[in-house]
Amino acid sequence: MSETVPSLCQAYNPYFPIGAAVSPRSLEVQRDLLVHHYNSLTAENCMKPESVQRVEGIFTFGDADTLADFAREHRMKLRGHTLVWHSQTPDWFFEAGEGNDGGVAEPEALLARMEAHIGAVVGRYRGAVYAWDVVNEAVSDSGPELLRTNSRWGAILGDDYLLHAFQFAHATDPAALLFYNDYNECETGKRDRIVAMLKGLLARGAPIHGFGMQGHWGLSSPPLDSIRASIEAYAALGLMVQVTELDISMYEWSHGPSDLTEPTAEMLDAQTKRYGEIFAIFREYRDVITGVTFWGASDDHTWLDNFPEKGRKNWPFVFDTEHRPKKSFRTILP
Ligand code: HAH
Repeated sequence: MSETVPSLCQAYNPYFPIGAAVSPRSLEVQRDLLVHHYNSLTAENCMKPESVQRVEGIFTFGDADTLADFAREHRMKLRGHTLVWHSQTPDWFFEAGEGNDGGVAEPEALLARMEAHIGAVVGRYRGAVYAWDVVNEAVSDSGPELLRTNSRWGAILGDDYLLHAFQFAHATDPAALLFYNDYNECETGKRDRIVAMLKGLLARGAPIHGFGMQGHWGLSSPPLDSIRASIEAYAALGLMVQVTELDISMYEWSHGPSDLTEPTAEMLDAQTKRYGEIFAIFREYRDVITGVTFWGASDDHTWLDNFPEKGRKNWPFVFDTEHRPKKSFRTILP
């Protein structure tokens, strides 16, 4: 099948690498598709703290190694996701040690755990992972505060925790590109907070090289003008921009449950048009965009099947559930 279909990443060679988020299972079931169309991979889950250090001091790198081996074998780039995050991180990071059950970790203890975690994970994939999402989703959705108030990293360490995370990552692998990554990155209020937060980090000399626009978008939002303005705002900081988790949901955020087992023709048409417009913008900004990664590879597997509605099937990619190119595939070819 894939022989007759032009390779997406080859078509994008003059622009930027094309990536997919994967799991050990998707490396098997989506293997041919991945090898033909993608030249960059991100770990959807298997490099997160809860996957690699569920118990303090006991590192489980099996799945992440499988992914790193696959990327090396197929000469694909590899992005690391993610080191410091308020979610999918075991509770023990934030708890006091033995003898103080139920207590909260001292700042010194949490900082030491951060350093040990980053040192072990970044160290293991030095030379394999070329870019890390060092901190994920630290900025507040609503304001007026810049940083989200429900992060235990921030509650225990204060706002400095971001600076420390970037410094530890840089000390471990000085050659790695270090990213701050976030969602709702095109919404004006949040964009302003992200920019302000990044300016603060840069002013304090943080070794940060890029901003990751997650790109969890819908059929009509964010508006194209906001996408454009956001790329420009982040690039104006002197950072490279990557789209790190792209998917185009068939449903508005507020849409409730649905029983659809296939996308409607209207959905597919709207998605096709939208993908065409969005990739035209990405190509326009090829000087600052150094990668575009989908948060999956084809419609048979997407986190959106369970978010924000559990069990609601979604079809957010340019390849269908059988790995065949959708109409949207043709419209994104340059
Ligand atoms: C992302 N959060 C995470 O970065 C990724 O690690 C996870 O696998 C899936 C999505 C996105 C997100 C959102 O768009 C809205 C609210 C919370 C989280």
